[in-house]
Amino acid sequence: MRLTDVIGVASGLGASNPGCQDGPEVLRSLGFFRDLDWPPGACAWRDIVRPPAEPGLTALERVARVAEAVHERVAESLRAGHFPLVIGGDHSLAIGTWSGVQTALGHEGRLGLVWIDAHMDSHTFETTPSRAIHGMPLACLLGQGEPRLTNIGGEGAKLLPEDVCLIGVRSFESGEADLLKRLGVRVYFMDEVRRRGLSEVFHEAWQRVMRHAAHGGISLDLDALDPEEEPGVGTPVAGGLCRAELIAALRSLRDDRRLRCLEIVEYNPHADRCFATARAVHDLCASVSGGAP
Ligand SMILES: [Mn+2]
Repeated sequence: MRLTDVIGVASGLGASNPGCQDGPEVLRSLGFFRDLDWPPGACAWRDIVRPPAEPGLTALERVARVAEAVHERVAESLRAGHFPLVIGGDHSLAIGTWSGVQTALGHEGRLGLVWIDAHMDSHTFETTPSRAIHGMPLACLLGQGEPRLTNIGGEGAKLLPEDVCLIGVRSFESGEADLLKRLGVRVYFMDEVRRRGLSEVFHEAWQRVMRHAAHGGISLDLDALDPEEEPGVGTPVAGGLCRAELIAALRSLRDDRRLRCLEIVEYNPHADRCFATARAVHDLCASVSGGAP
């Protein structure tokens, strides 16, 4: 029985639309994680990380400080033998999450990561048209871009390109696509997912990232899902994954002890309708939670 630490991250500083900063507080207040809590105490909100309050910091410095705090919380949770479930917040917090996994578990072997997202999140300040840092976390984890972001929890890359796959991509710019291509990262674009089905693609992606890895993780940006069904996201893009398919895919990892961390990001309660997307967050967590009855 593995305890789950829910780590909320109330920051939208990396996004152009900061609405997802309120995601964790809304999800916590709904009590949606209570039925994952079986037996009692198995799943608990440990903390909500917030941006530093002190004045005079740039947005970049604030994002880096949030990522450092997330790095600490995630590493601490894993060292205690728990399962960190990170709830965002914008996707820039992923820099902290997966650096934290490396800090705690890096000595055991490599980290495999499946990144489920409508976007590539692989810009650097040289290629980004928006300058929004939630468009950069995967590049940072691959050791590319701004040193204040790539050096969190230790210098340089936290992931090798062959240990990463993206699923669900349908909106991207050439600069980031060129970077992933140059590094040799496998991207399952949305048209391939539609052609082959998510179940087959997800299974292949997980096998692929775990070929050389000792432990693995899932980074789920809710904008990978179709906005018709899930309106409550930061940056909606038409034509995404359907919730039931994704739940079924994640359920296949339920008994896979190599899965050590899950993050679900970009929940924007201001854009949600009747808490539909909040419910999706719950159901997605329940699909991998070993603690659910
Ligand atoms: Mn993203």
